[in-house]
Amino acid sequence: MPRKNPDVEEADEKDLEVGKPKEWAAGIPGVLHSMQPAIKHMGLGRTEKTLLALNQKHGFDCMSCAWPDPDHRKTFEFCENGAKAVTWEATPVVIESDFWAEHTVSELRQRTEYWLGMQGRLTEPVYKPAGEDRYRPVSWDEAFGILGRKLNGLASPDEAAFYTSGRTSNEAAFIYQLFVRAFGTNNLPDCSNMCHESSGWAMGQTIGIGKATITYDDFAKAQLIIIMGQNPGTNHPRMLTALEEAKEAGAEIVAVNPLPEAGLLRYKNPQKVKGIIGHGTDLADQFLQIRVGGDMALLQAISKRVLDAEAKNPGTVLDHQFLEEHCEGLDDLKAHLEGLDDETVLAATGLRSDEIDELAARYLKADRVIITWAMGITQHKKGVATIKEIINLLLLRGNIGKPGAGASPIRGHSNVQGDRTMGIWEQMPPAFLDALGKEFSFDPPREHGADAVETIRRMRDGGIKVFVALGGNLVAAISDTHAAEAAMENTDITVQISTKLNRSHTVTGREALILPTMGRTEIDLQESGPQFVSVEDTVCAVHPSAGRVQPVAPNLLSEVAIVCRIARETVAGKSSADWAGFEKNYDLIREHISHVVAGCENYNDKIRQEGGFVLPNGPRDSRTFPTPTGKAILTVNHLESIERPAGTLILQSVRSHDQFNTTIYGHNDRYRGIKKGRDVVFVSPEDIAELGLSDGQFVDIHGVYEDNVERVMRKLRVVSYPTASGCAATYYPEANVLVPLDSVAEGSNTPASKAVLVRLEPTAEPV
Ligand SMILES: Nc1nc2c(c(=O)[nH]1)N[C@H]1C(S)=C(S)[C@@H](COP(=O)(O)OP(=O)(O)OC[C@H]3O[C@@H](n4cnc5c(=O)[nH]c(N)nc54)[C@H](O)[C@@H]3O)O[C@H]1N2
Ligand SMILES: Nc1nc2c(c(=O)[nH]1)N[C@H]1C(S)=C(S)[C@@H](COP(=O)(O)OP(=O)(O)OC[C@H]3O[C@@H](n4cnc5c(=O)[nH]c(N)nc54)[C@H](O)[C@@H]3O)O[C@H]1N2
Ligand SMILES: [Mo]
Repeated sequence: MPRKNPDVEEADEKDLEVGKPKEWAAGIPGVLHSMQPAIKHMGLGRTEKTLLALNQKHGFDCMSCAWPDPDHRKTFEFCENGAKAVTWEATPVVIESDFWAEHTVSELRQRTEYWLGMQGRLTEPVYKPAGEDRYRPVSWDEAFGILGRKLNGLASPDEAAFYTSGRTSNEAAFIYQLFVRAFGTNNLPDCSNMCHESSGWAMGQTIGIGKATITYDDFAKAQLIIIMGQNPGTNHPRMLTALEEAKEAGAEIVAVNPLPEAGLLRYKNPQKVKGIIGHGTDLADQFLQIRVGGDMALLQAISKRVLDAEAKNPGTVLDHQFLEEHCEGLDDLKAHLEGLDDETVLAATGLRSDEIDELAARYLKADRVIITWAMGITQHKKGVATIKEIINLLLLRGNIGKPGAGASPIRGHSNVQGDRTMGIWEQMPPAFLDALGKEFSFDPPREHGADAVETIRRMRDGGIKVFVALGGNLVAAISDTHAAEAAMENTDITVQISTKLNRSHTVTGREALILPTMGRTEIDLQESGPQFVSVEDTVCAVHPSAGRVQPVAPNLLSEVAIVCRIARETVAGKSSADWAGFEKNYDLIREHISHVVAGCENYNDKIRQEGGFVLPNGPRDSRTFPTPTGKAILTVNHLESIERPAGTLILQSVRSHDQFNTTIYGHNDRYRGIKKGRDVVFVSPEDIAELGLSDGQFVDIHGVYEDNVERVMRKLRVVSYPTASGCAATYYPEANVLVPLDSVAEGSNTPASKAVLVRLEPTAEPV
């Protein structure tokens, strides 16, 4: 039975405890931690139904990350953080009607993300009229009527933007982008703009496809796996099992990170005896504690060593046949890297020459190399160029398109990759738009739309007046919190399609709507019977996902139903789409996906095959590179490192072990030794001494900028931590107040939230 708001215990930062960071991840504590909250919140029945169905062949896809499911699934194919994500969604705690009368919007705005999320599931549409400070329950018809009138009243379709967060299913994503394009705009910003956009951009330009060139099985075949700018122990915990298997099959593992993250160093597999009582598996053979933003220099240095080795022993080091047949740009790259000087590399990376030599030697020794990466690489000014250097290094020795080798961006949101495949992008290529237009008898707009950063700019400047979000929490997730808030408030209406309350419901346009939706754990019953949806993981495997528990409230609509009903209010007759039919039977949507999306032919059949299917991928399958010349391109990238004036640090923002993006599950960061609070800044002991600070003291973090705008985080506790010197770390999303909107990765426009130049100023303890 649904229950009402539990008492939510807010953290009192005075209680914050700092312990020793852990050197290993998971093990028995991981399992215990994963079960406790679930049983407490959902009771045994709902816990069993949800957790046992997680990532099983006939269950639902875990929404905690985009890590693939191995073929040999175990009964418990989930991790501690997956269990938290499921519990958070499947909780029977709900927000009841009187909540909206009890709380003004301004009051809710003062609440923490933690408190907001803990209020329980949203169960009915609510509307905030202009000039009022409260939401009030409305019927679904009223809600769609309000939004329909706003959209229909715009002078141009480009005055609206339609955001997507990466949990949305392929079916919902496909009809959402169809609706948006039938409405007449390509303003389809998404969370990927803030995430792996740099990967898509760099890989698209070099190998012709912005997706991983490996399958799950390649990990166990690799001889060397380099993990850059990624914290799998917290963010992709099931990846540790793949790494353990690779290790047992003889692979070497190298971690490149400013922080010695627990999961990179050692793994205690909770599903194995030695993981439970023993020491576990040592994962990283080498840990390069790189300076924030130093990866581009490191990669160039390794490639240079590879080319030097070839010069010493011509014909023996490079994969000449591959380079000649499939690549271009080698001579330019050679000429460029000749000019690379060691001093620049050592200053940028903070590493010793012998450490770089050691990694180069490992790379040269291995015939099959995988490089994986995540936000520590993409969210930098030079993110795109750095990923192009990853591709350079891999191409030199033919490490793309053969077993056990490849480039592997590890995606974050569970279906962020699928959403892109389905057309959620402000700049889908003409071939896709042609197919879409032909299938639905309309002419899709061709001009590129606004991405996430550009949407904030245009809302701020008054060009975008209606903001609709299919999931997510853009105001908290995007950079420059104050600018983002001002942008949202400058719109006519903000509309959030959500499962739970978050910051974006409290920073609104003049009017606002919240449309509650079902989650992935829930049974989606429509006129033709229970529906399933489909998702794509980080290695291009597509499979079905079907909810197992009753929806938490009878009035909830699925995302598909909500999109169909908005479309019926606004674009009925503008295309041949059968909006009423889509909602009744998702097979009809999949039938259209078959005709429009390359690689998805016979979608309804393929998705019903045991385990789903894998999308085609030229570079991976046949060393076919869909670039303009048909060749993979080695690129020349001008090296630029982050200059750090004396007295400043380079600050990066990370996820704690108790959060999913802007959703805060709790206040502990177990592996980093932090308990009962989040207001900390991790600084190395050398920097603490050099800056005249002390461990445990309170500081304000000031961004150092040329634009003279004051951007400050107040009252954080300094935690002495083994991070690379000259660098600091604090938590996302709080750190977004420090990141200027225009501070983005060149090319991809991804906020450069992993490198902010800051000063720490001593301040009094919080009272
Ligand atoms: N439990 C849980 N799972 C999640 C998420 C979550 O919030 N919680 N989020 C999901 C999403 S959307 C995403 S995108 C992924 C994110 O997964 P990650 O990218 O692992 O997430 P972050 O916490 O941002 O970690 C960034 C890592 O990069 C390192 N780093 C920072 N700067 C640099 C640098 O300049 N160079 C190098 N080499 N390393 C650097 C940091 O120390 C940190 O280890 O996780 C997904 N999975
Ligand atoms: N400083 C800094 N900023 C960052 C990052 C960083 O590392 N540092 N990381 C960036 C990254 S990688 C990402 S992906 C973005 C994340 O940006 P978003 O994807 O916008 O944010 P989330 O926190 O994942 O969104 C959570 C909300 O989604 C809603 N939700 C959850 N499940 C569902 C569902 O099934 N359906 C619907 N409709 N809604 C649902 C809930 O209301 C929940 O509050 O943030 C980016 N911002
Ligand atoms: Mo992400």
